[in-house]
Amino acid sequence: MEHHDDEDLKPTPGERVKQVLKDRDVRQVLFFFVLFTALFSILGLWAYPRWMPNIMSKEMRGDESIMIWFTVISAPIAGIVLAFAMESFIDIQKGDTPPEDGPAISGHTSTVVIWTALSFLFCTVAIVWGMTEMNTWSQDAIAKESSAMVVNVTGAQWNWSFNYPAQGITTHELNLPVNQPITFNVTSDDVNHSFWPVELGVKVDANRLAITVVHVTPDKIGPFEVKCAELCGIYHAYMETNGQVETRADFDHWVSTVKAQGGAQ
Ligand SMILES: [Cu+2]
Repeated sequence: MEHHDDEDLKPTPGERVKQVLKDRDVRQVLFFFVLFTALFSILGLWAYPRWMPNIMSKEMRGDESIMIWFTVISAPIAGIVLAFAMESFIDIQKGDTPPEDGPAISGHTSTVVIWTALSFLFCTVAIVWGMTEMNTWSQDAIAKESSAMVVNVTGAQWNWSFNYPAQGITTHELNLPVNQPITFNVTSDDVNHSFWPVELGVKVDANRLAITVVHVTPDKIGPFEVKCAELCGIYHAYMETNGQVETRADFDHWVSTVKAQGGAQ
């Protein structure tokens, strides 16, 4: 009687886990959790790098790694939500009625602590990552400011125009020399637009009576797309033009061609 009081008869945590795992529903939820977590991780790590547009700047490389790692970090969260959804769906198909609600756990200290700590961790990772990235970009822009080439970008319903003050030309196509730091001064003639040279990995609002500035250094030769990323009227979807990153010699040649065609200011 002295040796076997109630304390001794309580199941150990290991035994309780085994007991819970005997439940078929629990095992199915776990299976779907692992499955969906793996699928979303594969989506981030394997599929994104293949589906993403061409990477033509350090900024675009940064965008890509943020998308990949945020997908991987959120994969277990999507995994658990979808696992319960899938399990409920299967049970409903089988005609099961839901079990009785378990006891409320609003006052369960360890659950509250784990939940708060995990949320804190996720938010901290996102904030620190974002701040570090933003800080790196501005430091980079300051360092390159004196050597940057200026392009004044104007959005209007429904086209883009690019003014190169040093070259004295204004065009509707955006050619840029490779490895040349660029400063875009962006504005609009009418409604709000958003300047988005996709493969360069930057995007900034184009607002009337205001100039927004964005910096980028294209580091790969090739064509890229320029789009408007702000719904700006009936032809918004067609507000796009061609961009080209090219060697300095090709760029100089392009500038003289534009001048010869009367594209000069
Ligand atoms: Cu627009």
